[in-house]
Amino acid sequence: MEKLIITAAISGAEVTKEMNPAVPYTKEEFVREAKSACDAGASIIHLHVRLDDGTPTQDKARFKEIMDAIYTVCPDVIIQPSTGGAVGMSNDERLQPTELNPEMATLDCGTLNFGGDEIFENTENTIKYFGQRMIERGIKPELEVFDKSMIDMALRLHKKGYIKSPMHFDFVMGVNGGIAGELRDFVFLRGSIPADATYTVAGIGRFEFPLAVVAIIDGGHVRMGFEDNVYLSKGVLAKSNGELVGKVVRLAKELGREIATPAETRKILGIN
Ligand code: KMH
Ligand code: ZN
Repeated sequence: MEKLIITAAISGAEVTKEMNPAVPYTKEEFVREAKSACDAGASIIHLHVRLDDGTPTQDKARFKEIMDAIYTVCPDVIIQPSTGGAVGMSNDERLQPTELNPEMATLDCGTLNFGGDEIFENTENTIKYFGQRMIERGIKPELEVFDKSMIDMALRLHKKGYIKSPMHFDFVMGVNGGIAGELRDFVFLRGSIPADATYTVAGIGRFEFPLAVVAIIDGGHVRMGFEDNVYLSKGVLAKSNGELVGKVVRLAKELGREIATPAETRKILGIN
């Protein structure tokens, strides 16, 4: 079986220090959290950035500042900026980090309710626009799918030339408005992607570790981190993203799966 790629989603746009004091806002805090995740075994950092007061931003200069700082402590890591940003941001605002030509970036494949009155909007034309941008700049998209219909959209846009093969999916499961995170939901998504595709699974909240185990056994990959879950176990806050990654590494070792380095991750995903 291929080695396990662990992505650390260290910050997100919605999670706050009120939920876990270790959520990073400042550059120094981003460096601390990224280093803890890399040291524990993460080969990809999925990155949203914040202003020092915690406000989410897609500002290109802020991304550059924080990415450069992360590379000083994790020189080989793959940084995967978010192009989802935060609910309500415009398309061009969200696309700013692609101007830095990162190796990867997320590409969200549909619109969904995002709790309360929030709607995370990704129309078909938005997805085409983002897909085209990533092809032009040689950026490997991580296709974020929050429901089965988003896989179907990705496959349609692949046929039309907006997304290249081999596709790499991220099953984000358990968002309030998206697919739940039960085993039957995973089996449905897993069975809906092409044979040459790879996937990672991001279980939200209590779904994080059970779905990680399923992906480890199945030969998939795992996303972990404060964006998705702030608890190490029921009622116990994680002290760092590294603690969450460390738990996945232990589970993988118990189940006989080795962990991919950043170089091995590039090979598995076809990034060069
Ligand atoms: N913050 C969410 C609205 C992504 O990173 O591409 C969107 C999100 C997806 O987190
Ligand atoms: Zn994200």
